[in-house]
Amino acid sequence: MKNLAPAIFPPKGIGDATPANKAVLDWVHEIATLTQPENVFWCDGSEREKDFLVAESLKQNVLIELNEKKVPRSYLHRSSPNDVARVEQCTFVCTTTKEEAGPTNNWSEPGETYGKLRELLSGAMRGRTMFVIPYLMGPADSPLAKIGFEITDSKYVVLSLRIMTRMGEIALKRLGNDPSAEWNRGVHSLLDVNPERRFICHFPQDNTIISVGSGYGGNVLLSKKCLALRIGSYLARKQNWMAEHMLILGVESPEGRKHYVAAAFPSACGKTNFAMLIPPAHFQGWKVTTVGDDIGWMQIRDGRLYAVNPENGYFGVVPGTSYKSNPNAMGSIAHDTIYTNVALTDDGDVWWEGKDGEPPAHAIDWRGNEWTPQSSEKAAHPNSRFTTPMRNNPALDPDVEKGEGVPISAIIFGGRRSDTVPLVYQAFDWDHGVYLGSTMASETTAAATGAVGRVRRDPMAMLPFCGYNIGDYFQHWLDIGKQLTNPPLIFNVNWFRKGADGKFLWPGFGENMRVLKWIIDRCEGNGGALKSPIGWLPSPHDLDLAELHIDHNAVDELLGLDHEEWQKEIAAHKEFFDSLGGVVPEELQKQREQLAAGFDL
Ligand code: OXD
Ligand code: MN
Repeated sequence: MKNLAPAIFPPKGIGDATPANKAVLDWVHEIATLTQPENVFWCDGSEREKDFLVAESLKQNVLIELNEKKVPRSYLHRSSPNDVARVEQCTFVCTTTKEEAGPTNNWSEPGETYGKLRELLSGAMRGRTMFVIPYLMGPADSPLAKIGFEITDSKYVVLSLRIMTRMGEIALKRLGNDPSAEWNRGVHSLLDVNPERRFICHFPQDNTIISVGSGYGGNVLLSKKCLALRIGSYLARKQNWMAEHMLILGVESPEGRKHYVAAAFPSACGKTNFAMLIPPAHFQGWKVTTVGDDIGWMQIRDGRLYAVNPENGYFGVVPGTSYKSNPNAMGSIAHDTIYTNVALTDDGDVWWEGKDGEPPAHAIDWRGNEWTPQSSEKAAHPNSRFTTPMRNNPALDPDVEKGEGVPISAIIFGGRRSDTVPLVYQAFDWDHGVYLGSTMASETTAAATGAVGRVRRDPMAMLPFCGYNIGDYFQHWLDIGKQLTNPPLIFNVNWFRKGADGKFLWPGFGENMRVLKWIIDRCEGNGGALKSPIGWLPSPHDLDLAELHIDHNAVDELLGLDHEEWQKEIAAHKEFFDSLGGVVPEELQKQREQLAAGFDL
């Protein structure tokens, strides 16, 4: 095999974190033989390595340096305009049988798929460097932590993964020299970034991911959606834990009582904003801290659920982020950040729609074209992103590295719904909560290619991320509930309900603290609520709305149930369950019947 030892590149001393484990070396050898790279670069995650890769990326225009005074140590990356979001239609779960992948995943036969991918990867890294990245997901001493290796031919991936994961020595230490140790094999090649040759394939039974033809984070940072969620959910079911598309936050009262809450919202529905919420002035003394903004891994301990954030950084949506909407995110991305597909101002700063202040008089847009406020095109792509270390977050929770995780008092589901769904309500019990999660829906966003604004069912916000049969996933939730003596209470929220004038009824952002406070009150056995057919609903006086300028009618509308809308909603639940072709557990069908009976259906 050619050049397995680093040759001219990288310089001596960089990238020497090779593992002792022969299984890993054999696999790297196999992929290098197939892809024929110019060099093999073992990444160690060091500062020196970062400086070297940044310098190379600047030379090759993979990164553009930003103004050091405005955004220190930060860079802009422009992706190919055909490659700006996750591609669900090109994402496959390659279980042995189609049934195991279930009705919500694209399935493709593993043998055939490996064959097709081998062909695409054959010689794919000729003239390129092949990077081998050892990384760890989860705190170093967590029983839930997982080891991954990603092979890639993209420096942008290496630099981004260095932010998003714990990279290098830490993973090798955890791996040790046991040939049967569990670790994930990830292979990524840009190929020619051609949508026709773009496939993101998961082989859960082999703990393997192969992604080709894309450079977009959600498709190529294999630690994230691919390992932490798709493969993660498959392993979680097998190993009796949970891998969920959830933020995790801590909320502490002025008296020092602290709760942790996990919340599943679909992509680009405000998870990062909620995880970094700053309470309004009226809630003086209350503090919200972030454990994670996108993914939660949960295990059972002493009859409760404990959650860790497997990630080490945030890959968040940029447009709309401002000091008004999310000051902690602005603080996080003020330095040491990689921006993707935002606009570049004439003074080397970044700009996007929704940033504080006036738009610049002139900029270069995300495609690299001249832009002025008169341009018909957006300056930043609607799914432009920041990649930033979680340590930049001024509101980072002190227990973020705790291996056992943080105890979860409440789980919140929520989608983007203009109508029907009230601001907040509470499930009657765990099983009913699972029903709320399994039937949740949201208007689609720019985080995935395809139509935006279409209501689609997105159970537990996991529709694009559940790595096995969704019916078994629902059953797994029900089974976990049976093992909990102190289960989290389950809630549903909707920040996005609109009035007849088409405007949002609820101010959202920091004001969501008012809803969070009611949720915490409920967890502590306080907080009033009325029993309704859909769950426990607060009445307007149960929510602390002091010092909030909101119309009484708007509050009534936000908390109201429209009989006709709910009749349609329940019909849509049935249609969704029916579309899954008989995989939905009996318990959830019963829940639906009970709900329908509450509306005389
Ligand atoms: C994400 C997504 O990037 O959900 O987190 O698409
Ligand atoms: Mn996400």
